[in-house]
Amino acid sequence: MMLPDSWHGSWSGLKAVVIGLGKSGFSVADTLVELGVQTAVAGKAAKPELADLVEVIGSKFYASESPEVLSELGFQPDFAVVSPGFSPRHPLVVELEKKGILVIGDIELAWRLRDKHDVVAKWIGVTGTNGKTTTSEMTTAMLLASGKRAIACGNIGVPILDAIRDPVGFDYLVVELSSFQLHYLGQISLHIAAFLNIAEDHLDWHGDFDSYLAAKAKIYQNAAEFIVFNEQDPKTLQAAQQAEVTAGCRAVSFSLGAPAMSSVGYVEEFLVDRAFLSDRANTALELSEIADIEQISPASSHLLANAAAAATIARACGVEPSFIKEAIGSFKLAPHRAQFLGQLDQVRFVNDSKATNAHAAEASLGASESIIWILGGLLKGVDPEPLIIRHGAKLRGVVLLGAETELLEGLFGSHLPAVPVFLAAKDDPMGSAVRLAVEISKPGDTVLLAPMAASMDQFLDYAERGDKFVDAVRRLGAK
Ligand code: UMA
Repeated sequence: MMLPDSWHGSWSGLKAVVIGLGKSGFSVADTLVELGVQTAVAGKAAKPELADLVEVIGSKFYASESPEVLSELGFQPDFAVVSPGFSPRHPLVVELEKKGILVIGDIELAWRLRDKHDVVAKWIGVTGTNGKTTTSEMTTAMLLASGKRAIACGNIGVPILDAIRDPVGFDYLVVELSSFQLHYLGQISLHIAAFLNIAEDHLDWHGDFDSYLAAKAKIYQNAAEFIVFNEQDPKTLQAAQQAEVTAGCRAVSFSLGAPAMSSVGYVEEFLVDRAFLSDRANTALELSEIADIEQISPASSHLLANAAAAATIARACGVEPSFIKEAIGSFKLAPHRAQFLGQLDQVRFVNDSKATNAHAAEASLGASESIIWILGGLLKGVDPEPLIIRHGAKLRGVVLLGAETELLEGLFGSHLPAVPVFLAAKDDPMGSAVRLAVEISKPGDTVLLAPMAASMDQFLDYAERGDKFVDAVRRLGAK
């Protein structure tokens, strides 16, 4: 089965099944129906309003993720578009493969449909275990400041097909790519591909670390103009060295230290470019000051790396330094990322609900001294032990949330027997966690929500988890 490679191709008459009815599944079904493809959607019971909407647009929803659902559709699909949450080992995905049905993801579908408008947007892909969203948003801000039409989309929460179907279109799509989306990537050729960093995450979905790394490294495959790697993360360099890119594609990097040639990094208090100027052997171009980055949030190494990565991508797109400085100067972090909420009786409160893995939690643990740590949820097969050992000395107390508290309780009990450990109540996890944390807090402490885990066992997503933390802290009167 060969799918058309254009929005204007012969889609009509094809038949498809969309697997999963969440954000991406709905945008896929909506697009396929618009193209004249006979479309059915299958997956775990979805939000009722989405299930209704699917019927309204002329598709049909089957509330089942069992392989048998394929025989209920009333037609044999030519291809399937799988939502990123479905692991390749999910029985329904395995059944599709067994039946020889072509399986793609929404990113490949969007790539095939990229020419809807006369001006075809250039695609910038951004991946990494952490910092993808901040880097994608900063890159987009820099492009917008320079007058380009740009949108951040993909894993960031705006399905890529919504960006493709924008009535006017864009010069650049800044596509945040998760390892799930990269697994189902297919043959696409990004204009610029950036791989920011890698640490253990999503091992339950991928099976093991090597498969997770292999999925991430796919971002460089067939890259057309630039691949961007991280000087401080040898795995991103290795992936760049092994990548099969298009002839003429250039490798550039970003760094927390003084940049080598072909790199963007920091010299004294400046962010500087030694990659995109003619006399790069002898000079460097000032892009911004660390002070500009510090106004975003107390500058952690993660934030400095994200700013350097975004600036590298923007320079690769030809953005002038003044626009990079302007975009950094007015940049605001999205909520739930090391967000300082205020103080009460000299106890600080920090919401880092977005820390859904150990690598992310490490940054906010590293930024405080005396911590009451609220953590727990779905650990995704990742071992939390090293982080607990590394930061044990600064912990004054621990409150555990979520599904895997037994494992965490055991680890704290054996490594840090002197640190008090409490369990949040099941019926009001965040309210009770904050109350418990405040009860044991002393002046100078930081109550830190950095769960090191995904949220879906007790909350809709990390944003709802963070909002509940913010509400509980505000109710206490912290300012
Ligand atoms: N479903 C099943 N069985 C499964 C898995 C999912 O039936 O085994 C159902 C779900 O119940 C849901 C539907 O399938 O009804 C789709 O779920 P999904 O998990 O694929 O999520 P979407 O709503 O389509 O959102 C996805 C991304 N989610 C995931 O990859 C888990 C969103 O990233 C992304 O913003 C959106 O597509 C648009 O591209 C979120 C995320 O958590 C932010 N990403 C992970 C992360 O960043 O760590 C990877």
